[in-house]
Amino acid sequence: MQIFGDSNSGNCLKVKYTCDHLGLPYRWEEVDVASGATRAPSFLEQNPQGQVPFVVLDDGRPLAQSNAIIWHLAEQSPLVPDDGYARARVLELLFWEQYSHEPYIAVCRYNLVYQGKRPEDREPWRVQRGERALDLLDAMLDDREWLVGGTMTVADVSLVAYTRLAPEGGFDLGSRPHVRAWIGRVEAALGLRPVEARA
Ligand SMILES: N[C@@H](CCC(=O)N[C@@H](CS)C(=O)NCC(=O)O)C(=O)O
Repeated sequence: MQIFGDSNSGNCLKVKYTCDHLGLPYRWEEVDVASGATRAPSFLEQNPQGQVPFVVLDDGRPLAQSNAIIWHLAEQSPLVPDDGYARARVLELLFWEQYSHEPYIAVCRYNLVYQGKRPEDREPWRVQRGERALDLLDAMLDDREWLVGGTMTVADVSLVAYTRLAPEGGFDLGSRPHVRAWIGRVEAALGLRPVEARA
């Protein structure tokens, strides 16, 4: 399988985390979003959506959209539950991540890290929705170790990708103890270095 991804993107890292955890072999093709590589005709020919992550499976079939990709790759593994209701709960969180979490947390991180903006220059409405998403996540995790059921699922993998990077977007996790503990659990399960410990 080929994974087209930008190593700085949480959406792309979700796919890497899933493959590494499940021991799925892949070739990582670095696509530098900042340099406009997703707009290159050769890339658009493969993925008209013009975004990463994007994968080409071993049999040549393409697949885009991070959460669709990790769902497909993790089917038949413990990362995707068997029970119908539990599967729907995981999907609920994957949709929530893309509509109510990532657009706020990831974009604020982009503003600070890649556009060099100051925290006070972030869009207030976006910051407010990001804060709300983190509060909601903290409440979801106050009596449980994993988001759905008793083990890690792709909902945890998907949501941890940008949540662990939220401080880079100017969000404080200090007041969200359940989120912090959960990040530690998911990082340990995925074999990731704690984000605070990175150089
Ligand atoms: N909903 C998409 C979002 C993907 C996305 O926003 N990718 C960004 C990098 S994080 C990208 O490729 N941006 C380039 C562009 O839109 O031109 C997913 O979950 O895969």
